[in-house]
Amino acid sequence: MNTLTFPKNFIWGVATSSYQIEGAWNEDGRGVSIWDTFSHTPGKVVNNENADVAADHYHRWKEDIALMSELGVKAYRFSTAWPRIVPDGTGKVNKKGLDFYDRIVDELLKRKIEPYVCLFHWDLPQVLQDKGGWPNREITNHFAEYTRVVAGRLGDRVTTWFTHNEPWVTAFVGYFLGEHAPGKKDIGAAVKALHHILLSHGLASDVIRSEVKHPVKIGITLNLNPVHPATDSKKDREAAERVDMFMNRIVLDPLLKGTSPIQESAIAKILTGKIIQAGDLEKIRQLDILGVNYYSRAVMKHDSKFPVVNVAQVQPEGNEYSGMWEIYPEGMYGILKQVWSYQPTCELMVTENGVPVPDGVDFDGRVRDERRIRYLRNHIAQVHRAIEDGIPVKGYFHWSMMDNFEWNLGYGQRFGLVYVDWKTQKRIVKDSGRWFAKVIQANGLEE
Ligand code: GCO
Repeated sequence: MNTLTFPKNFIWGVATSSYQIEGAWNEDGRGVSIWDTFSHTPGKVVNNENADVAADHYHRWKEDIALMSELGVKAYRFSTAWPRIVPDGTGKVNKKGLDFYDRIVDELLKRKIEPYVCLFHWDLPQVLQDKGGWPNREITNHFAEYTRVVAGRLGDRVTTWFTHNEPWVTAFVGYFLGEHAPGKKDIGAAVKALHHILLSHGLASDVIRSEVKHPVKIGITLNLNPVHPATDSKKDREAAERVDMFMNRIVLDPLLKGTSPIQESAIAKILTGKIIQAGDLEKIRQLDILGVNYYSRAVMKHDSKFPVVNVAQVQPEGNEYSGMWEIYPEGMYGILKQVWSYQPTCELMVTENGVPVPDGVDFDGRVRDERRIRYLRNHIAQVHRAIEDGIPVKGYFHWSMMDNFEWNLGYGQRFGLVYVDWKTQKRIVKDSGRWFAKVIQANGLEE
């Protein structure tokens, strides 16, 4: 057996997001989010499920933090719900909403779990979407205003901040593919949304530094996928390069190089006109931490059936698959290496990694999720491989702490280290949770 030991002070964490676990969608002054509107619209979410109750974390937060403590988790990445704190997106602040996150931060610190606060994980106030949403540049100022409210209340105790979760998904799945809220299908709007989300990251970073007197680390988390050509043909290699630009470089270049493929692409220019204004790219390019959310790779081929982009995704034979994608542990090393090729000066962390498998409770009340343990072992080993190669990854956050609402796929895709019985809200620590606790305790694993 090969023992993989991680660097001293390596951060082992878990991640969740407000809309996916909290519930209490219309309680204590919370405003309507675009995900409430979307999930209440028939046909948008599998089985027309919604997160009105979800994992009822809004009422069970203390029990859930106790479970994190039981697993020995060192850090907890969670998101604050903009509509719970500023119900109309701008203007009046809802004190009860802020109080909720205040209690969470205090409980985490009491249990020596470091709070990693993510300011935006897709639950945009509906009022702001009614004003155009992320394609409307004005929203960047509203995000800065919301950031000031949250940093003003939590900043004395929170030292690590993420401004956004997966800007690419917010923009392209929400405003182009239409599979996520607000369900729009407009490529020009999506490109504008992405640029404004990145710009709001820069504005929010300035606000946090002005509000918080002690040293802070500010970052952003990105969904990144290594893109591989289906064959070694020139056409497939070029197809993979186009997708890498559209999915990875479109966020990495602005944040790590201060340039943008949107500027280089004639198509984007036609679609969006002059969305990048003087000073925008300088404002965007500020990062203390880059959070990598890795799940799987993308295998692409040239396919003229799809006009303009001329690409199609291929699902290769031979590897294990999960409920949503191919299981490809080597891609964890590959994407960390790709990010490192930018020679970033910021810290790197894996801020999401996990697998949706259909867990069930056995007769003795246990959840024997061997597939998730295998996934965890193989992906954590690839993080170790990257560190051995000189890539200074500082932490690993598992997605997710508990089963939760998987967006337009509803509750059928279970990601948790902790099982949630949706009828009773009972929590059961899965075998993978116990396994992960041992990894944290040993600061490593037996490969
Ligand atoms: C994401 C989001 C999470 C998802 C998870 C599984 O990365 O898409 O951050 O909210 O639930 O990744 O898809």
